[in-house]
Amino acid sequence: MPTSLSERLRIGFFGRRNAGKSSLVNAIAGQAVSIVSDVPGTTTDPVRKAIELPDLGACVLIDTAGMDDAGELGSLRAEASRKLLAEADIAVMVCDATSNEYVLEASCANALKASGKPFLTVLNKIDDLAPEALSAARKEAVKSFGVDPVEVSATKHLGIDNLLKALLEKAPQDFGGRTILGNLVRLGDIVVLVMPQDREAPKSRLIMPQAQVLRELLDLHCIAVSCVPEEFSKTLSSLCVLPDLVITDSSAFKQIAPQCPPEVRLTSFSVLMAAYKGDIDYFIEGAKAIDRLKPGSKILIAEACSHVPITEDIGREKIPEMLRGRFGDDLGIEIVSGNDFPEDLTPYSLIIHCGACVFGRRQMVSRIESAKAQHIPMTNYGIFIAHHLGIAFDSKRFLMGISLRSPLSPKAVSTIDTHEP
Ligand SMILES: Nc1nc2c(ncn2[C@@H]2O[C@H](COP(=O)(O)OP(=O)(O)OP(=O)(O)O)[C@@H](O)[C@H]2O)c(=O)[nH]1
Ligand code: SF4
Ligand SMILES: [Mg+2]
Repeated sequence: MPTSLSERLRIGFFGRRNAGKSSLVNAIAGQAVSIVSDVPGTTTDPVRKAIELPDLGACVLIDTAGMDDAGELGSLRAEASRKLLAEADIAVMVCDATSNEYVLEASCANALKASGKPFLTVLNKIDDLAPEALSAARKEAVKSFGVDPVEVSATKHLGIDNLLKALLEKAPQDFGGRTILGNLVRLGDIVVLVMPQDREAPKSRLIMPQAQVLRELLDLHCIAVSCVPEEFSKTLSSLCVLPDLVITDSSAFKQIAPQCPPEVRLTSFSVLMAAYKGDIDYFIEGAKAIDRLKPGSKILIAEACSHVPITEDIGREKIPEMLRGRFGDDLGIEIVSGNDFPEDLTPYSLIIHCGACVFGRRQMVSRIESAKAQHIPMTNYGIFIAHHLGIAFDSKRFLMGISLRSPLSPKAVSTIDTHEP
């Protein structure tokens, strides 16, 4: 199974127009991913290329439009590039060594430093400079960024190996080490997966969190039994022992919870995603803000992907219905999708986010950090639904995350050690 885009290390290339961002992406990828030309503003929309890099493994290279683009459209493109900084796990600031002036790049690097995001500065086009000019450019870069830049020539393929090494050093240590199930299951457990195949389910395939959970269970030699909610009771009675865990789609919580034997642990795919991609404690806390909503409160519902809305869509129909059912029609509900996440969150009393299966963890975390910085409660679909239905978060039956799992026996821990997050 190829690594999904959301599980790859995202490396973003940022800088001014004509700095050589696209040339550098092409040089690293060893193929023509992006169009290159000497016309400033050649790249207008972000270009993403999934690729395997030596030692770094599965990555996505993200080429962006120049951050100095001007005019009505240009400034929108520059703004879009700035927003992409949140998506990147590592930001590469590409500077044109021949320009010898890095004010814009340095202000961006300072913002990255402040946010704690790993970044690198690269001096490109070194082939175009005489040794003295290169030395002056290097000095200016060190003065502007406070760190040594990586020197490269994208067109002559100089310094690319050094750049790859520098990227490896910047890659977050725990990247790729997290699993969705964490220590919720142990080798050989029996796990029932409840997956409604209603109109929301994509035709002929499972949604990403379901496929990923299934894959993790198989890797752990677990017995994974799947059913639709209507067959849950029959599935349980067909097993000769109780399952160790039940994972349901959040939309079926109401139906599954009463049928689940008290000694069987129950959780949902969204809850697992909240622990895997988000901040489960903040989300559980955020869900409590539902009880403080009043007529007139503004709520932001955010979906990470843009899909065509369908009848009974959870984010566009079911959740707004639940909210209006409780607080009336005066609630201001705003729905955004894809990269459209407002910078100013202060008008909202609550943010309800989807499971963000298409996002990398870093991108979701940056949204949560933004909400936290503005003191706005945030939760996700699954935790919202559980709270709305009055499901106790701290009950053992509704494990709201890895931290609530009783510790594994030392034997089991040693067998699945490499699998721990
Ligand atoms: N001499 C030299 N020229 C380079 C190098 N890298 C890029 N260029 C040239 O610089 C120009 C701009 O390169 P691009 O890769 O399109 O630059 P960009 O940053 O993607 O530009 P926009 O898409 O307009 O933002 C092209 O003419 C490239 O051939 C380099 O290492 N050395
Ligand atoms: S990104 Fe969000 S809305 Fe889209 S499929 Fe994943 S969880 Fe659902
Ligand atoms: Mg370009």
